[in-house]
Amino acid sequence: MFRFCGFCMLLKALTTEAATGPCKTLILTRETGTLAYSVYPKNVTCITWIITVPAEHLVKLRIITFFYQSPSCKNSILQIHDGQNSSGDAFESLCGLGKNLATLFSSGRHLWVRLQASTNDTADLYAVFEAVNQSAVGSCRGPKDTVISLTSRTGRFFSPLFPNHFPEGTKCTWVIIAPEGHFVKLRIKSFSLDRSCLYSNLQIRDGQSSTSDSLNKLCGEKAAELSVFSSGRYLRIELHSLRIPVETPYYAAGFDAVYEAVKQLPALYSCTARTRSITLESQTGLLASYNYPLHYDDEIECTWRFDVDSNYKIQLSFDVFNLSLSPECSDDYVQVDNKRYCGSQKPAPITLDSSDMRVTFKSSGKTKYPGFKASYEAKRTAAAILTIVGICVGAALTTLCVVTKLCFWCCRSDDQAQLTFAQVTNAETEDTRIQEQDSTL
Ligand SMILES: *[C@@H]1O[C@H](CO)[C@@H](O)[C@H](O)[C@H]1NC(C)=O
Ligand SMILES: *[C@@H]1O[C@H](CO)[C@@H](O)[C@H](O)[C@H]1NC(C)=O
Ligand SMILES: *[C@@H]1O[C@H](CO)[C@@H](O)[C@H](O)[C@H]1NC(C)=O
Ligand SMILES: *[C@@H]1O[C@H](CO)[C@@H](O)[C@H](O)[C@H]1NC(C)=O
Ligand SMILES: CC(=O)N[C@H]1CO[C@H](CO)[C@@H](O)[C@@H]1O
Repeated sequence: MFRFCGFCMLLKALTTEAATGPCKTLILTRETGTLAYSVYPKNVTCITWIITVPAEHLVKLRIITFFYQSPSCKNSILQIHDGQNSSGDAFESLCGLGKNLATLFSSGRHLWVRLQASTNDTADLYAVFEAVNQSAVGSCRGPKDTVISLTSRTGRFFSPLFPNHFPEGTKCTWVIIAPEGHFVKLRIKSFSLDRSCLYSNLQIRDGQSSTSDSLNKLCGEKAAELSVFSSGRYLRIELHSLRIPVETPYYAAGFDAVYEAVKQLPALYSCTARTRSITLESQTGLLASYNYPLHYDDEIECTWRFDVDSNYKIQLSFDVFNLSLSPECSDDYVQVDNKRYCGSQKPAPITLDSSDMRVTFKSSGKTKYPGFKASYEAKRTAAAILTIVGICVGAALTTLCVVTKLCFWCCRSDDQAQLTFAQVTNAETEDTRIQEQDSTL
């Protein structure tokens, strides 16, 4: 099919070198170039390219066409190694149709490519390479699915070429390792994979192995995902993407993330990415800003609602309060009863009516501050207390009446009992007398 198309004829015209030796080697030291080659039956069938790009750059190789006509891939193959010779790590070998579209990055300045075909087979290759700044590619490069360990206390990682399209088929794993006794805090600042969720996703695991618990599996296009914490020293992030047929390409800007090792995890009573809308049901308790006692940083809104009876008021007092200060508290604020609080001045205790039992915390994502911690207590309102007093008084009176009645009844019963006893006693006495009389007779 490919063999006879016009494009292939063009490629053949473009073919730069015909291998004539056992394996011809071409050294390429340009910043961009083409690897084009056609092998006909019985032509000499091996060529090697060694690409070297300037310092601090990597080789980006894009294989546009690779066609190889053979029922098996036994003898003919496109081999790509990460380095100046075949002892560098190997990329997946390409063979046959269907795998003919791929982009890959070397991990260093060199890439070694060899096309080999057995004498009776036909092969076509058309590929382009360019030098790319290694800091634009990031850590996800080299032979596929390598595990990248990140051990510094803070850092950044991203999909290759972010925010430009990363190559379909990119697979990378990052394992963040925090120092002993620390936890990993991950913030995904930007996230956009293929819209359909069919071809790519980002898996976040609470541990270092591929079987550690999944914390999240992100796909599609989203606004930035908020902070994620490991429960131990390790956090594993896996980028999966499929190399798909050329008819259905997808565009994916990828993701950009930062991480840091933290000494503690957010307190249970703080607002977190997973708990942004909190209902407080107990009579007393605590509430705190995003990820407290860690400093808040993301753009987020947290709300607390007090689910208590309308007979209660909420007394809210701030134990810690330090937010950024902005005009009219437009950046970061705590809102209670339609009033905004910000800055580092601790607000006086606030009493909330049942009609507006809601506290909001909002951060703009522009600043990093400690936030707030507050305690609350649900107290009965005066009206509720009066009602209760009324009920108590009522209850007390009722009890009194019941007690009085019971006593009265008890006393009466005692009188009757005595009477009966007296009657019985008298009767017995009379009988006895009669008997006595009989016996005397
Ligand atoms: C292959 O290249 C590496 C450097 O990338 C070099 O150290 C090694 O000696 C080379 N091996 C051969 C067989 O040339
Ligand atoms: C190439 O084809 C010829 C004739 O069909 C056959 O004799 C020969 O063994 C083949 N060579 C290889 C390497 O398959
Ligand atoms: C690579 O990119 C970084 C960041 O954009 C820049 O600071 C650096 O100068 C670039 N390096 C080269 C060699 O162009
Ligand atoms: C509030 O937090 C900021 C940022 O961490 C800090 O610089 C400042 O000293 C704190 N202010 C008070 C009053 O604690
Ligand atoms: C590039 C090259 O030399 N190709 C030759 C391969 O062999 C056929 C005949 O078998 C020639 O026609 C090609 O020119």
